[in-house]
Amino acid sequence: SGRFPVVISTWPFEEAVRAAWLAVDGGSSAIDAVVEGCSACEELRCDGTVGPGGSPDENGESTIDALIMNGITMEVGAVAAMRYVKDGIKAARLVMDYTRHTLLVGEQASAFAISMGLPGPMNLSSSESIQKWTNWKANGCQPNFWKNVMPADGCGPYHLQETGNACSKHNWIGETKLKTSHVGHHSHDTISMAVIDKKGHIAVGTSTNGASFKIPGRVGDGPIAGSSSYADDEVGACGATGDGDIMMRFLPCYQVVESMRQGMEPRLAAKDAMSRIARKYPDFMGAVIAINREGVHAGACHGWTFQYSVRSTDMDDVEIFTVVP
Ligand code: SD4
Repeated sequence: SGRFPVVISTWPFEEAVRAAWLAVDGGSSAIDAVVEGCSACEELRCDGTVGPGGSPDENGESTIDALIMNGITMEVGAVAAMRYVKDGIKAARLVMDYTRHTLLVGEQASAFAISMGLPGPMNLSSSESIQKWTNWKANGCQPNFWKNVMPADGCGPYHLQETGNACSKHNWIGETKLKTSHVGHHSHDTISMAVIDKKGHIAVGTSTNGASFKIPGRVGDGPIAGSSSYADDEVGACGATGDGDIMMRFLPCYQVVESMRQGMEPRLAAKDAMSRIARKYPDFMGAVIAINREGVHAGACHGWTFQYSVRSTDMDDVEIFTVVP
């Protein structure tokens, strides 16, 4: 194909892609379109895992990780573990546009966002997130993110245990078990979106509630440049979703963009980034989308079937692409 403008997003988040398309097709910059698209997902609470009221942590609280990156200047703005403010991508953009920083975290990220005019403080819980958390408690807090540690009686407090003790058969949660259970294929968790605008400029963004039942304070790949997303006008862009605790150890989106810079096709670059992780973590679940500056796109995944959404000038509406491992 090789045309722009074009919008590409993880998962079948059609409404988000339509919102970004409407903006970029109307002449907006790639950055503005990414904000439109990711904000739409946050407002719709895509899959109950983006925006307010998704993926509760161990305390039942929802927090937000988000990032935006400008492929012209390589500027990045991001917020991590942001509380009480629902507008993740807008907060990330405020960091990028109005500060010399890249990443703000926790309550200070919320305070910054509110001081810059975003609504808050507000409770980010929803009836769904409360229900999800209640069910998890009732299920002995399974699955969870502890390893070599076991809860005293089903749910926390968690105590350090010597590994290999007799109780490990019952309650002990090893990493392997966790990996297959915490990001179920039913929940899509994260929007990562790339846009190429009419001038050929590229931007990316990511927004997520992170991982359900995470240990409070956990930050995933979402706000990490090169992990959840990456863009460079000279090359193209990448967006990721999946088990961020594993993926952020590899910076898969940086790898995808750098591979394309060396001349690799988007499809091969995406596959290569997945297999790099899979060599060390054969059970991880994750996916990336890759797009080069000509608008040629591809997806690759590991551990689950993945879908991504595209809208370009040669389409009448958003199209969904399915990728198998
Ligand atoms: C995270 N990458 O915080 C996110 C979650 C996700 O599909 O994308 N799940 O780990």
